[in-house]
Order: sequence, then C-alpha cells, then structure tokens
Amino acid sequence: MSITSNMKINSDRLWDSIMEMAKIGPGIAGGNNRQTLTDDDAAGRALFQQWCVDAGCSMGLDQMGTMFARREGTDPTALPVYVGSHLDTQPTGGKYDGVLGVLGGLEIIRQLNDMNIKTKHPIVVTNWTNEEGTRFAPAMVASGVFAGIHTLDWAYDRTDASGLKLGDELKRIGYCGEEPVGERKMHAFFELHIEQGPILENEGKDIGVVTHGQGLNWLQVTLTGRESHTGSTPMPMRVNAGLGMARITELVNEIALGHAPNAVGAIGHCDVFPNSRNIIPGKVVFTIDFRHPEKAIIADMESKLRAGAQKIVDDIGLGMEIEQVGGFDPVEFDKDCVSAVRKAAERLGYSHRDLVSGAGHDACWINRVAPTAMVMCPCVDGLSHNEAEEISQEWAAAGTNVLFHAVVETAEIVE
Ligand code: HGY
Ligand code: MN
Ligand code: MN
Repeated sequence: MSITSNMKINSDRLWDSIMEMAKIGPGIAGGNNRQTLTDDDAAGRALFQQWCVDAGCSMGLDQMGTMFARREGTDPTALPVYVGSHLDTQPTGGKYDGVLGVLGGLEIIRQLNDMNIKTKHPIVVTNWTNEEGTRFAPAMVASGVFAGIHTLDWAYDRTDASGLKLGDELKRIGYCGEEPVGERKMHAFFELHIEQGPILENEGKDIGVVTHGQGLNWLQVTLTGRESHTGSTPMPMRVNAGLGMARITELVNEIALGHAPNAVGAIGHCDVFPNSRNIIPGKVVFTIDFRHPEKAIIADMESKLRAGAQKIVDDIGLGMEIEQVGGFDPVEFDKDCVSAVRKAAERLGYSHRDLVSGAGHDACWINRVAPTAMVMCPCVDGLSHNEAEEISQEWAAAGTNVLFHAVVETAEIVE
C-alpha cells in the first residue's frame, strides 16, 4: 500500500494540541516564555509525554533530557524514522517555534493510529532539550551532544545568568534520563519548523523544501574600561566600555551589510556593569551573532570584526576578550530525504520552493549522524522570536501533511 494524496492529518486536533501546549509557560503578550529546564518546561514535557502514552507510544529519555516517543514498526530490527523538534521557547517566544515540529510528529502517530496503518520502520517523535540556547548557551546543545559535537560534561556545566548549571537543572526537573546520549541509530530524521523569515509568505508558497541551513558564529565580547562618575569625569578622561559596545554594534552591522544580500549580523545579548544611571560602564559583555550560507564568508566576517574591534578599543583605551560561544558550519541536507519532502509537497498539491534555513535547528546537528531533511511553513510577516509570532491553521496542516507523507513513505507502509 503506498501513501496517497488523500491521506492527511487531523488539522483541528493538531491545532488544539498546539493551543493547549501554548497555555504552559505563557508570555506577557500572547506568546510563550517556556525556557529550557524551568518548571514550565517540565510541565510542557509532562503534557507531551501524556499525549504520547495516550497514543500508545513507549517513552525513552536520555542523559540530556531529550524525549523519545516510539511507535512500533512491523520490523523491530529496522532503524526507526525520527521526527521532532523542541518544546523550549525564547523568553519572548512564539507558540509555534519548535512546538509545531514536535506536535506535528505526534499528530503523525495519532493519524496512523486512526487509519490503522502499520509501517515497517518504527517511528520516534523527539523533543530535543534546549534548542534555543537562550537560558543556557549555546543553541541546539542536546542535539549537539547527540551528534558528538559537545561532551555531556561540557553541556552539564553550562550555566545560566543566575549561575545555575544545566545538569543540575535537568536533574531538578526530573528529566535526566539513564540512556547514554547518541547511541540511538536513525534510519532518517525529519524536522518541521516555521520559516522564521519572510520568503514563503512573500512568494505565496505553502511549503519550504529545506535543502541547506546557513552557518552560525556566536562571539562573546568582554570590554573592560573604568567605572567613574557620569557627571564629574571630564570626557577626555573617560574609559567608557559602553561606548566601545556601541561602536562595535555599528561595526557588526557594517560587516554584515558588506556581505549583502545573504550575510546577517547583530548583537542580541548584553550585560552592562555596574548598570547604574550615573556610573560610566566599566565592563560590558555582549554576544555577536554572525550567519551566512558560506563558511568562508563567516570566517571573513569574524576576522573583520576582530580587526575593527581592536581599533575601536585601542582608540578608547579598553581591554577586550573575544570568545567563541557557539557555532556550526553551513549544512547540506540529505538529498533522498529532501526529495521525499519535495515529492510529498507535489503529491499533495502544495506550492513549494527550495529554501536555505536562516535559523539553526536540531536537524543541523542530526544531519551529521543520520540522513536528515526539514519541512518549513510560512509565518506571518516572517516574524519569530517575538510573542506576536503567528501562523495559520492551514499552513500548520500543510506542513504537517508534507511531514506525514515524507515520514511514512520513508518508514514504508506495510500492507
Ligand atoms: O538561533 C537559532 O537559529 C535557533 O532559533 N536556536
Ligand atoms: Mn526553533
Ligand atoms: Mn527559536
């Protein structure tokens, strides 16, 4: 029996589950603040687990807290097809970033149950711990450990702004599993995600067939000057770390624009010390986020940043340290998995286009250890990492239908 265009997921059930999950860790403006390893994250995990058990799945949990919900196949020795994303959110996140990919995977299980369809390969729905990298840097840390990029101990040692360690928080919320990370072998991995950019909506396309993911480089800069009175210190005597950050912010923007149209660069996180209205900042710590589809350009952006920032700090008389705190090379996804996504969009009659992912995703790391591809759906005004993030139910359904077809075709329906 092969998959046919009339095989679709239950759009209302998917949408209801997304809205139910959105009630956990609400933001202050209609989105979500369900940051990784908080009590809200634990509550979201518990709800996801209950739904998976209700759908007949057996649950796995590894030492990074990544959750695996398994639907058996007819051949228990066949490597499973994995499908998933992340349930943790930004502090001012949307309801769909990550959640659509996890609950879209669960909807596939639910729909297969409803249609009483069996597959040769088991199917495993996955919730990767700490994709966002906002509370604990870097992003995609659990999938990074799974792919052998980071060690477990290094990941456990990541600390948040209040000095709490990732490993301790994982244990505190009760989601530190026994299973070693990365021993699971995958037949393939698929991730559905909102685009988080404007291309699909602007072009009126339902589906993004993600062929590549752009690379990322996170540089943490520490500038040290001298705290002094904002009123009585003459301008020529000042060693103002805040001024250094302002000039480097401008430099980051110029470097990105210098590699238009595909380069991007910004500073998203900054701490000012002592952060007092009438003290010239003696120290600032901030993170630069550079991205581009080509590795050589990312390297060029970093070298221009280092050279330009050195001039800025020498001019002001500041000390400077630059540390890389995150990054990954541009990714090319598996051609067969990408083709399964493209064929699914065509079979279902959805408009689609190839796409390079602007954001990083767990799929970018898993692509190193298993054949991987992504499906994207549009989001309103391309807005994400903002509580106003919005998608339509139709877009969610279209993306999940394509995911459904790609996953089930790869898992092989059994008559
Ligand atoms: O930073 C990213 O691209 C992802 O949202 N964590
Ligand atoms: Mn995401
Ligand atoms: Mn995100």
